[in-house]
Amino acid sequence: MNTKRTIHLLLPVCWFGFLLLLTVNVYAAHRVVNLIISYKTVNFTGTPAQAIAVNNQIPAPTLHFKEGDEVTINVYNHLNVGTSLHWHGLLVPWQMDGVAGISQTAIPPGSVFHYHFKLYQCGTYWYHAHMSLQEQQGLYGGILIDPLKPPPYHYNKDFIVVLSDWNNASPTQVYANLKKAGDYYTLRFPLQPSLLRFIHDYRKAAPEERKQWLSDYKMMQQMRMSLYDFSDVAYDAYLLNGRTFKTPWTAPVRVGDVVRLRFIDAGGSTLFNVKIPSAKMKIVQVDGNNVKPYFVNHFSISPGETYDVLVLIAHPTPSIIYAESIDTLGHVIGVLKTAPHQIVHRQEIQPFPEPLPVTREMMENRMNSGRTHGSITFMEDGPTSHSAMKKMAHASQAKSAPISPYHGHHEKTQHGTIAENHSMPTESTIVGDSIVAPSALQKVHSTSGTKYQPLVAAVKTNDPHKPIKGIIRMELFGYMDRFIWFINGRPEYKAKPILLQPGQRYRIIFTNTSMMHHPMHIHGHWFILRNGHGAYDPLLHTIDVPPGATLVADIDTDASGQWFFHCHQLYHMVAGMARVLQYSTLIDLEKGQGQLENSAKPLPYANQAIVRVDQAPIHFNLVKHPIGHLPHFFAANFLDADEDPFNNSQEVTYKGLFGGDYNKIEFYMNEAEINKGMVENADLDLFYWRLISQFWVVKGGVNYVYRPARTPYLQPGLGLEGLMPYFIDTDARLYYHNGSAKLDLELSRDTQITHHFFVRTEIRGIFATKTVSHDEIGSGLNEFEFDFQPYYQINPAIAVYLQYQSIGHYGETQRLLQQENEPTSENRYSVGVSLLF
Ligand SMILES: [Cu+2]
Repeated sequence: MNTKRTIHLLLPVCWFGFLLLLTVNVYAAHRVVNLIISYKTVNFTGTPAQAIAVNNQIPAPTLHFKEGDEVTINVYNHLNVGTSLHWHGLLVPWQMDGVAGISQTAIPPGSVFHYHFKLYQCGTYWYHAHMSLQEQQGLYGGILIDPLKPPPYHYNKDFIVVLSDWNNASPTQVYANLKKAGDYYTLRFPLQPSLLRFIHDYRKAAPEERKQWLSDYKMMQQMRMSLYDFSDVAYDAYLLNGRTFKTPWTAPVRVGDVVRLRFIDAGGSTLFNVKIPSAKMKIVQVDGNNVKPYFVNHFSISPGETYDVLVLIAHPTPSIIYAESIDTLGHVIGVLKTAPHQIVHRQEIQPFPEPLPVTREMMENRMNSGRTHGSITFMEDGPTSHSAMKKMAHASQAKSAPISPYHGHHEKTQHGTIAENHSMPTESTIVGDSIVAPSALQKVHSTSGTKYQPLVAAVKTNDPHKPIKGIIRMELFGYMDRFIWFINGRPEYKAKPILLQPGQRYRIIFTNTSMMHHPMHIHGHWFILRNGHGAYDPLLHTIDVPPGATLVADIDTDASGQWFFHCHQLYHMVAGMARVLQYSTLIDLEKGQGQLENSAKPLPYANQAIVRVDQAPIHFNLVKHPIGHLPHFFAANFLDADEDPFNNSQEVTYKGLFGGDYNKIEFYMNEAEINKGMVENADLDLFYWRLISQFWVVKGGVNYVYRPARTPYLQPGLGLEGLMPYFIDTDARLYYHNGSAKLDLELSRDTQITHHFFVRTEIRGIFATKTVSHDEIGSGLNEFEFDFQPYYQINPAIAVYLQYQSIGHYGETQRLLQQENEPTSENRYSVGVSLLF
């Protein structure tokens, strides 16, 4: 690798005592850093919990280097599991990139790994674990690289501001909970899509806006989604430089200071809205690259991103940095104090205005991107696109302003007809990755309606006329209820690496058909975000693709090896929203062809370099089977148990699901009933369960009937379960025994009335083709049941309910029951508890 090259170069230099040695040394110091990764007990919430620290610090110590430095970072693993560290935003040799399973094997417990690379760039970056979900446990810190040339802006104080999020529960537990139910944590968010809240918003709204609210609510019901799905995880604390709002991070400043704040979002999945109410912020750098400075009152930062802002301290009062999670669940502050004992009036800070429903943001972005019915219409290159771009930039800036009128959504634009209905795809419109020839799509540069519209690079970043080798479409989507996240309809573990040729330019077109933001991060390369400034299009390592949006970014393949590419919402990443990018030269090596690459040099553009370095030995296992995150097995148990105190009867419903994302084993016992100590009704499905689409599952196997049959029996069963529009839960099962086919059909719907209070209504019918008296089955309609169940959801795992059931038996079954002197109808009142574990 290039150390050897440097040494070879330097040896003759030393012998002949050339001045060159001096010049090399001035620019290229060799820095050695030792980092020890170990467990640490923290207490951010009043409850102690285990975290992971570097040199006993959370955040990890800031690494301060200079552009051109050679860096050796010795990482000692004192954990009892493997680990690895990734240098987020740095262009390093691929085997130094620190992604376990792709660039290296995990550093075993008790072992050390020596990361070695040269810095061809400057600016604000950061580092974090890239092994399972360790980053979420505290393993992140800032990297600050001073430039060789002074920056084109002035400041006299400089602080890193690391924002992050924290849960006392381990991230693997959080992930397991999300796999039990995608909405596991939603109850903890202040914004709820409840009926009462809707009525409140509707009544409060102006007539024009009322239509919009109705349409939002209807869309939510039709599309089976939540109006306020901003975050998957409700956090216990938010941190700024490792401190909560109760004991905030502070820094000393003086009146007249110009302070540089380097914001890093190291959150596992939190997007923050940031403001400093006492000052305007001047954004000077984004993701390590200087931009044409612009002033903002607030900005939003997504996991993986960095924003550098300058703030003038104008008054001898504390300046509060306020960062709030976009779901409005919590916030954190930091304080710049002009005197040590200044009192901070945190409560005087106004929270950010409540966000609009995601459905609205999504539809607006969809309109802006010119997307219709899941297909894409692209703007033509030329003068019209610039005016369109401006219009869109304006629309995006106005997002926090009053809502655009509903009629606007039916307008025709130059991009074509806008969707007449508010439908979003319930399946991926693209299945499988492919690289297509640029041809017709070459003119596409339609990034619009994003927060990145004002970004213009401070210096030229690229030659916009470089031809495009191929277009990679990336549709971001997920099954939110099941917590599976995709690129192009497939989770990472079902996809092959995307093959790239060196020395080319590829265009990535992101479309986000999901309801959530996806900050997409590329390793080892820059995204050139195509936002209409050509040679001055900004360089980013992380691009937040908002719901409904289409974004276009180019990448120049100036590296070698293989690289991870993923959503920086960590739970989306582990759940599948990731890919591996592989260079064709690495595949050649694997086949025993070609030679190890060993060239590295800066490019004439700032912060860019060609780093084609393959270090021997290459672990060809990592090349054959590169994978960031393997699929896992999960368990979900749903148990309802109730008591009818008037009739001494108990009823139990249990469903257990065990397996991966698409294939599971299901145990299902529906409404087993004990009456005065006697089991009256009990049967159990043992089914193979197969997910076939976002909302639908087919299943089949055996059913064991214990009662009401006179002798227990086994029968084959088939089923279909899923969620229909308007949140109608559907479960249809077919059974066959003794010549009689039976259909058990259940439809139910839960309506959220207030934050914790819900109402379930349910109907169930059992039909048979033939009477089998031995099985207590009559031909025709056997049983019809209506349930009404108000319930109070205490937390994600526990609800308590009242239930009214009206059960009637009909036709042949009624006759059979009458013969046995059994009642043919029943009204049941019960109290019960629902558990999810
Ligand atoms: Cu994501």
